[in-house]
Amino acid sequence: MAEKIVQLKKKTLTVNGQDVMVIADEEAILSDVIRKQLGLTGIKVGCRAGQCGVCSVILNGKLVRSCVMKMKRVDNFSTITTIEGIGTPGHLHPLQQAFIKHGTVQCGFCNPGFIVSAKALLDQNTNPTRADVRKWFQVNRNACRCTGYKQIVDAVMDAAKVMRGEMKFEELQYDFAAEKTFIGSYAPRPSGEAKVCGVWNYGADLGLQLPASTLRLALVQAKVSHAKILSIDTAAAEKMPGVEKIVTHKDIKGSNRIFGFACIPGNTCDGYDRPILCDDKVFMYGDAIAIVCADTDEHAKAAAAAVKVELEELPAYMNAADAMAEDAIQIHPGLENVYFEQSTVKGEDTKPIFASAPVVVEGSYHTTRQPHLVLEPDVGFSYYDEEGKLTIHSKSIALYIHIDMICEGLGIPKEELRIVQNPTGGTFGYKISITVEALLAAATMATGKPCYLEFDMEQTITYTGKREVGHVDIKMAADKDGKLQGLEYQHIFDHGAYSEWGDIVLFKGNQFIGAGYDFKNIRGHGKLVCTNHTYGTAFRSYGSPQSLWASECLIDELAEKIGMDPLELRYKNVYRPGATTPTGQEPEVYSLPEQIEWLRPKYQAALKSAKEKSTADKKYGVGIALANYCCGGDFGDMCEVRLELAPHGVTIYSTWQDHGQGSDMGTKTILHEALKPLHISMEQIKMVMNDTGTAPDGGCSAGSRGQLFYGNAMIDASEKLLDAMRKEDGTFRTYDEMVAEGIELAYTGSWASGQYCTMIERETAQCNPSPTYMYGMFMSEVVVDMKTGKATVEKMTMTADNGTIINKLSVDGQMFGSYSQGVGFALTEQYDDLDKHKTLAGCGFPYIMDIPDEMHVEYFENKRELGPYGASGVGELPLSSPHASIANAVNNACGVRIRDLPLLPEKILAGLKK
Ligand code: MCN
Ligand code: FES
Ligand code: FES
Repeated sequence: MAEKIVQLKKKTLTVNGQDVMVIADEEAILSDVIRKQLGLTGIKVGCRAGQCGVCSVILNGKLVRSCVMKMKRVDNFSTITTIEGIGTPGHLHPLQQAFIKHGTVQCGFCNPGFIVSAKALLDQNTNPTRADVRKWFQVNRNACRCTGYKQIVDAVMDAAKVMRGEMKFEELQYDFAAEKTFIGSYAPRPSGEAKVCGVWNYGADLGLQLPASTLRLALVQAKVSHAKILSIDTAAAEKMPGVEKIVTHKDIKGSNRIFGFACIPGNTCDGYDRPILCDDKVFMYGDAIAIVCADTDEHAKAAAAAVKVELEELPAYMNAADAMAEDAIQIHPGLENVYFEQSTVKGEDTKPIFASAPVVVEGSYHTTRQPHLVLEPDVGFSYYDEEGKLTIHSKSIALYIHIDMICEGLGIPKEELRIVQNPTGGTFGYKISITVEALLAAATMATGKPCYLEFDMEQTITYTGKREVGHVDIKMAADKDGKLQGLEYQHIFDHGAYSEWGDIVLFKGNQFIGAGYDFKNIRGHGKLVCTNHTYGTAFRSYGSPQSLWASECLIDELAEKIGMDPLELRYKNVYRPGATTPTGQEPEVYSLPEQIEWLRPKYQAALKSAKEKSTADKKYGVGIALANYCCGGDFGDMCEVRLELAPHGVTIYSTWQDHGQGSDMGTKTILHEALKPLHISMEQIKMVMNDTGTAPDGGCSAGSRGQLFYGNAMIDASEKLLDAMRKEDGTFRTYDEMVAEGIELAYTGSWASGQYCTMIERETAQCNPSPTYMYGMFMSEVVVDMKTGKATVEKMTMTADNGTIINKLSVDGQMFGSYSQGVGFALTEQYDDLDKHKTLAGCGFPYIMDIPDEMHVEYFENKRELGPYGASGVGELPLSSPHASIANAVNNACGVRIRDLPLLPEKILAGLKK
């Protein structure tokens, strides 16, 4: 008999109404058995720790999180309902249809879990209140990072009505045939049905469908934050079962460096500071040192644990102050820890202004290293395609840029590299950076075989980039009536271990501190600092939440000092004709005054109500903040798409990468409008998305540029196609006529912003960096528990000018979802302590009860001259300053001003005691 035998247990389970035989290890996890053995990948796996609910199933009538349920707890003859048992494409359950209608479908990763959870609720209570629904999702830990939850509750309430016979199922359906134009409509996105049915396959689902020869990868990662590598010994690990190869830096053919885009003159880092696999040094916790390629995940992980790495630990500088200390050593030898500085010089010298100003206020404001907290762990795979091109599938939102970032390091020509974006469960910007791409490519180059790498939640949190810590010392001068006279600041951004996109974020400090107001005179200075903490990367509203945190809180402090209402102080000073941005650019529209005028009566009513409701135990408050962000890559940017006439209608080849924001709907809506003369329906527009093998370079899905750039490029392509199809009498050739006449069927459309932008002036930061902007106002209403110090947001009202709204459902989703990330940023989210902040809950993930159910956005659609049908962007405006409005509301409620995020109960309590 073998030394060690594997024991399995046979059971009969009723899965989605069918009796099936299941033979599994009693120690196996139910979610793995459902997904890997039964092949039902509708439910997803996120945290594997019972904290996100994406793996929810109904077991014997009870809702369970299947990632924490061992098979030994699943009895013989148990019944299991997964999302596949609730409804399938073409046969949707009212819950699924309602989820589509209400725009709960963004990245979709949480949708199956929520729908299963809601089904379990409605099975026991057909008439729940909104409060019941919220409580249910809270108790069952159903988490969503995209929507802000409100729409999910709307959907459950409607589905319940249908199930009670009070509403017709058809009322949940969208009548596409009834619409002449979809611009500004609530049409649901094309991926909705697949997402609510669990058949939208994300990276881990596709990973299960790859050929059996695919190697599974596991990383050897650093457990310290700063060290010299003395040796890497793979000898014993290489001999372990199933191991095909262990890849170290020695196997990398190229420079082994990721190019991190040094974009701005004056940056002393050339951008080549991040290794693909560590060679000489470890720069941050989690750094990849070696990749084990093996036949199974288990073998790969076991061998990874057996690789011996000898290190000499170095002092770890976990914040900017430590890295800037006089005796600090250079983290990247040859590069100063402060490697980029940028000043703003606008208008007159501010020294005499401050010396004589009637009112001066100042403060030091600090923001946290905000974690993105996506529910889909980072994942990808790689293989050689049929043309011999090295092909990488990942969550990339910058496909062509990623080729540029890794080809040299890997030692492969650009033309031989292809990147495809898998359906993606949210990125919120972190996927502008390289994560698994170069590791996968290195493994496939070393083995010649398909390779698959899936991070768990801890790796996703610790290995991927974060919003950089911002520290701003800021000063404002005003006259006694509140007219702003001058702005001064020093800002320091701790960009962590690697320089990737760092100079841009530092510049955002110069661009957005004080943005929205007519500051004619500014003197500011920023420093970008390398530390040993997790590297900084893009996070929705890149750079502006740190900047507006300082200026939007200080504006309130100024109002308090003058004894003026903070909304009125803003009204007096916001951009009007004649004003320019902090970088000296003329705003393209001046919509802030009208937004404040709309908000004023609501604000006054909210203040009155807060005063009336406040008691000794609970204090209510109202806070305002101005929101502002830009669209497009800085200083000029471009985009291309290809549009082809086809027998079915048209096919668009585009890299409008979808994080979950809805580029599919944006694409179809624009093309439907632009091709109106052809009378084609939405179904006749086919999309081939996010593959550098088929689509031209459209640029990244960051900087809220997608709608603007891809929209304009699609209009250009459509016009070219229409011109080619147009006959002399003004009618259009059919597809057959075009073929018969030998006329070109495919057209490249493009749009570039270079002519509307100017490059940054090195000494002053003056420039026109962006073609369009987005403007808004937040009003947050909070309650502070005076005994515990806990602040809760009860209501949010926002005004927003994003130009023409292309799809209201998508845009509402962007607003509510971003706001809820702002609530997290304000009150709970942290990533600092490497022991504590490793899980979703440990990082302060906001669940449904943390987010207000009452949220309203009022749109001011000032058409943008440069925008497609007048559209500007959306995605990032609503995360630029919600946290400041919440902090201002807390101050309004209880008189505690906190300048250091997050506003944890203990900080508020300490403030109250003072
Ligand atoms: N839109 C519209 N009308 C407009 C502008 C935009 O209907 N006037 C729609 C677009 O069709 C698109 C969405 O709003 O569906 C966002 O468009 P846009 O602001 O152009 O942004 P991008 O397409 O470039 O998307 C990126 C942006 C950024 S930078 C981050 S980060 C982000 C985001 O959008 N990450 C997201 N939204 C996200 N949403 C989800 N669910 N998940 C993420 O990771
Ligand atoms: Fe199961 Fe998160 S709760 S994957
Ligand atoms: Fe809920 Fe993305 S739609 S996590």
